[in-house]
Amino acid sequence: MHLQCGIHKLELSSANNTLPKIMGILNITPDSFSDGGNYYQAGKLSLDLVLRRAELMLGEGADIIDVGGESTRPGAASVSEQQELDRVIPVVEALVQKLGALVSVDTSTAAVMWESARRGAGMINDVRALQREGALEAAANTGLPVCLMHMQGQPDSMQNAPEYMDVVKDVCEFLCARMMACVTAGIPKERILLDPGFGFGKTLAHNLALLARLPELVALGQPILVGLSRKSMLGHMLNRNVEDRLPGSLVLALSAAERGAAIIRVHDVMATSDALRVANAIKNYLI
Ligand code: 8Y4
Repeated sequence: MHLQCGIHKLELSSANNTLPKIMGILNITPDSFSDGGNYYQAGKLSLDLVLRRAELMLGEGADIIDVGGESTRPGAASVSEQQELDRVIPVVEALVQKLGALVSVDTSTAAVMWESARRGAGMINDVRALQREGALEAAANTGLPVCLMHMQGQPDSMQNAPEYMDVVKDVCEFLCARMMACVTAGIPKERILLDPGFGFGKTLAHNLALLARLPELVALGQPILVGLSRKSMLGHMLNRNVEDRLPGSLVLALSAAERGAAIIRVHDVMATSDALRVANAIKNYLI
């Protein structure tokens, strides 16, 4: 199975033999502390620093660079549409023009989707699954693949006692409903990826259930994207600070890959790429 991402063609692991693709995280919010860099100098976003980080990740094996200008961390400052545009668009343009990168834009804002696509972005990654005003229509008009992610509640309150009947079933039902909304809006299934949204309105037990039972999401028939890197589920399991979660993150990435994830969103590209390649060598030995 392949995804047409603007000018880039992304070959995804279907009947196996191909490695999951790696999406490298490029968080360009000023309050970012956890993705290997803060790209601000004297309060201004430095395109040079951003490009250097993206180039490093591409050299380490990233297939996609995920650019985000809005923080979903509880308590994070909200950004206006104009702020988000000012932050994200120059970065998308630079990554496309200077590095020829396949850029995914982490946004829920219709105008950011549209302007990013105009500048050559290849994918839309929306943690709100195109539920904001105008987002479905904007995403449809770009012609780009979209990743629909599940979140229970809103970023500010989502971790206050999240509840489900059956978390895996509930997440599957939500994602199916959003997929149907997309199809109705003119986004064909061939352009849709699904993501259970690890950490977004979920307890540790919910996150573990979603990972252990990832094959149930894979069975929906769409490529599955997962973001597990350095997340608080590791803090809960290991009692480690965010900078000490790489070993745990690698096990989560590998586990998701074994269960059929097609794209893995990570901070640590080289380490994840090595882990996936070693696992793949073992898997292919017996075939
Ligand atoms: C340390 C570093 C601890 C980062 C937590 C975090 C996902 C996503 C995010 C995801 C998709 C994050 C934008 C949260 N997570 N997009 N975005 N899937 N598709 N937290 O899981 O990385 S931001």
